[in-house]
Order: sequence, then C-alpha cells, then structure tokens
Amino acid sequence: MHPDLKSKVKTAQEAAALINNGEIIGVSGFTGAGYPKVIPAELAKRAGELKAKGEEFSISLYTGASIGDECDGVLARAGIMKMRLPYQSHADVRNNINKGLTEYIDMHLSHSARMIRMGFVPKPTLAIVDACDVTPDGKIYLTGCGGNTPTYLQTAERIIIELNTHYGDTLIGLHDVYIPELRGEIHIHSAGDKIGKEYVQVDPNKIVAIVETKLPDSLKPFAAPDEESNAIAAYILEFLSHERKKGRLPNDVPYQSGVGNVANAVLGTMAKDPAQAPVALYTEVIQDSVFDILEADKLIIASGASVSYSLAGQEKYKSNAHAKNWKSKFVLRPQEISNNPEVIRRLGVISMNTALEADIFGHVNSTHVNGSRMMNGIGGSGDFARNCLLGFFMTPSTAKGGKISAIVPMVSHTDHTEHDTMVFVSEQGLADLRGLAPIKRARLIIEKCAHPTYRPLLQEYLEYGIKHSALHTPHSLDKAFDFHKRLIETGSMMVG
Ligand code: 0RQ
Repeated sequence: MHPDLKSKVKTAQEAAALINNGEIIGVSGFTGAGYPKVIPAELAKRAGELKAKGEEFSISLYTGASIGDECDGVLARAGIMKMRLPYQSHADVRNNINKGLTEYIDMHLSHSARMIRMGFVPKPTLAIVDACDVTPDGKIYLTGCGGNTPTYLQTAERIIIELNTHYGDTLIGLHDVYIPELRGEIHIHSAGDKIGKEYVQVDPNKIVAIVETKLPDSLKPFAAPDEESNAIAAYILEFLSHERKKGRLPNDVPYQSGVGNVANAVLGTMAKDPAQAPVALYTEVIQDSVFDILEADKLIIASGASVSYSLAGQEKYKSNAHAKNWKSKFVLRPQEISNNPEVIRRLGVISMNTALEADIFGHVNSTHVNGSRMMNGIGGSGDFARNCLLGFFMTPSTAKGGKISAIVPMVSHTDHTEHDTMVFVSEQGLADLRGLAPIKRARLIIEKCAHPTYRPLLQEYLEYGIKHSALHTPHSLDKAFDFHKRLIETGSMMVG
C-alpha cells in the first residue's frame, strides 16, 4: 500500500472513535451487498460506553437500500439510529420504525441521491464505504453495489473506507459510475452501455481512515421455489409468449425483477424454458438466479445496482469471474441510473415486482401492513412500475396461512396507483388490466387472482358498490376496509 494510504490505516475501533454524536452517515450497500461490516459494531460499542456515562449518542443512517445485520441490525439494536433512509428490510430496524424510535423516510430509490445532492434532505457528514481498492490520488473501486455510494462520497465531508479483499479483483471493471447533471441526458441505449468511470473519484484528503477486512456479504441462500412461486412464474412466461405471438412485445426488451423468492423463481424458470430467447437484465438487484441464466447460455448482459448473491453465490461468481469471463456479463450502476425513469422508458423494460396487497381496482400497497405498520419500503418498485413498457405485480393470493387475502376491496395504503399498474399475477392466475375501465378490472382481478375463499366476499363488495355508488369506481367507503377491520378484530380476513 502507498505510504500516504498506509498512514490512514486504522482498526475498526479507532475508526469508530472518529464518529461523532449527531453524524449523518451515508453508507454503501444495496440489498445486502457491499455494506460496511466491521465499523458499525465498534460504533455500537462506543455509543453504549458514552451512553453509560450519561452522554447522548445517535446517528442518521443513509444507505442505497437494505443492508446486512452487521450494519443495520447492529445499529438498530444499539438504539442509536435516529433516522433512516431510503429503504430497509431488517426486522430490528422495522421494529424500531414501528415503535417510533427511528424516523424512516421511505423513498423511490432513484430519487434519493439527487434529493441529497440538491440539499432537499441534509447531506451526509460522513461516508463509510466497502471498497475493493483505493489509490493515493483518490480513486475508490466499489465492491458489490453502486447504490448511492458515489453521491455519499461526493457530498460527505469525511470518508472512511472498509478495504475489503473478499471479492479480490473480480468486481473491478464492473462498475459504471456516472452522476447525472440536473438536466443532463443519460446516454444509455441498451442494457450494457457504459457511460461513466470504473471508480469513484474523491479528494484523497477527505479519506480519514482505512480499515482492512475480508468479510463476505452475509446474504441468506434462497429457498427452493415453492409451488406458488412456480405457478406465478409459469403464468408470467406463458403471458410473455402470448404477447410476443400477438406482436405486442419485442424480443429484445430487458427485464427488471424485484427481490425475493418469487422474483428469483421467475428468472430461474426463464432459464429452464427452452423456448426462452437470451435475455438482458436492466434491473436493480442481481440475484443468484442470474447464474441459471448464465449457465443456460441465455444471458446477454445483467445491469443492476448490486450483485446480491448468497454466500454460495459469491463463491460461485468469484471462481468463474476470470475462468469463464463472467466479469464481462455484468454492469454495476448507481441506483439513480439503474432505476432511472428516462432509461427505463427508453429501453422498454419488462418489470416484475411483488405486492403486499392489491385492490380490485388495481391499486397496490407494497409497504404498509394494515395501512400503518411499515414492512420494508417502496424500494425501486415505483421507479419501474411507472416507467416500464410492461409491468407485473405478483403476489401469492393469501398470506399467513390463508388468514390474509392479498386482494382486498381497497388497499390500506397506496404505493402504486391504478395508473401505474398493468398485469396482476397470483398462483390462481393472471389478470391483464390494460385498457380496462375500473368495473371490468375488478371483475377480472377477482376472477383470476383472488383466492377462492375470498372471491365471494370481493364479488359481494363489488356488487354492493355497483348498486349504491357512482358507477366509475364503485367503492363503498362504509365497507371498504371490512377485510382489514376483521383482521384486526379476529386475526383473520375470513368471515366466521
Ligand atoms: O411474512 O416474513 O413473517 O413470513 O410479508 O412476504 O410472500 O415472503 O414475499 O419476501 O417477496 O416480500 C411486498 C414485502 C413481499 C417485498 C414484499 C407477509 C408474509 C411474509 C414477506 P413473514 P413473502 P417477499 C425490488 C423492488 C417492496 C419493494 C419492492 C417488498 C412477508 O417484495 O418489500 O418491490 N416489496 N422493491 O406473510 C400482512 C399482507 C401480506 C403480509 C405478505 N397482505 N399483510 N403480511 N405478508 N402479504 C427491491 C428493491 O427495491 C431493493
């Protein structure tokens, strides 16, 4: 290591001692990839010691999206996370948010970096980033995520680097770091286009500490797809093939796929389908299912904001990165580019995201249980749903062993309005709502997507509305939340 950098090498404990009460910390990390892993635990320890002496200590935490337990979990359990943005999916963070201990700003993932650069929300005072390499003149090579890291590095006054050797040089060259001008055009015309640099350039004087690590991203392996996920995947693939036969869908449009087991199953099924042509991904999260597509020789390119691989997936990637030149198949971008409305619309992306609940008129709740309890956040689902060429919302028709219907009369919180949703899919079937007025949409979604147990109740609600309300969107406000009320009162949306 160059002497200028060597002089900045510190232990995690020494680095944590540089962090002050009230600091706004912008960390690298997106969907469990590329987040700091050793400094947060030392920070939690230090905060505990300060608090024991009666001193105040709390921080605000900005990320790309959800991050691992070593950062989100540790800081949440230490009770020092005063504020959090723009997306999380950790049980301890979620609990603190829902207890009112952490203020949460749930944002479209493409919005956050620009809002920070513009000063609409306060800039971070400190950036802590996981990096593969750093040079004396301030070139920082990121690990598994683009995220909001370039903006945090650009706007923070001080930088701490966790220099992580886990991925070796296998991620170097994947990044395309580009921060758009306010009114600048983004010259991406196909999923693999590169328009930026392989590194983030910073003023090296801002780097106050370098902490060496070799820890992997601690992502759990995906469960083997269950019957419901496989059924949803099959409906989507059949529909895509139907649309192509009708001449409504070009073969070469890229895919975005959300997080989780269902999304993973869709891509896995795609890889196994002999009729499936090679695919490009213009997505946010690249998950293990990409390996199925690669191994089936069907991956043109995977562009995303992160490579969120399980531990086994990380090893698989590393051993093939050079040996099979898998490096050439990936592009990692800042999330304001991976999720950019201009690019998503230009490329004509096919988008697939999971809904928590949807209503009969096509509105989607992705975030709030019973309209009030935060689950994870909107993430990138809105960036893609509004701007895609063809958009799917997928969900099993019931949750919690059948006690909750995913199709309800009126969503208890709206993340995606009827104007931003197109096709709904559950294990029961697929409803293509494009070009349909509300009553027709409602009939189709009840028939195709609702679970048979809840179909009569939903039909009853619709017919009551048709009798008693205006006939554009026949809601009955006195009954709209009966499903949710029953759930709160009895623990189930079922009657009796
Ligand atoms: O609860 O964990 O206690 O078993 O929600 O549900 O079915 O396992 O599905 O993991 O894909 O999560 C919408 C939350 C779905 C996720 C959501 C309960 C259910 C289970 C998880 P348990 P599943 P998933 C790309 C795009 C928003 C962001 C987004 C999400 C748990 O996909 O956060 O799309 N999406 N980003 O039992 C109460 C309901 C429920 C319910 C399911 N109606 N009421 N609980 N559950 N439906 C990624 C990024 O942007 C980074």
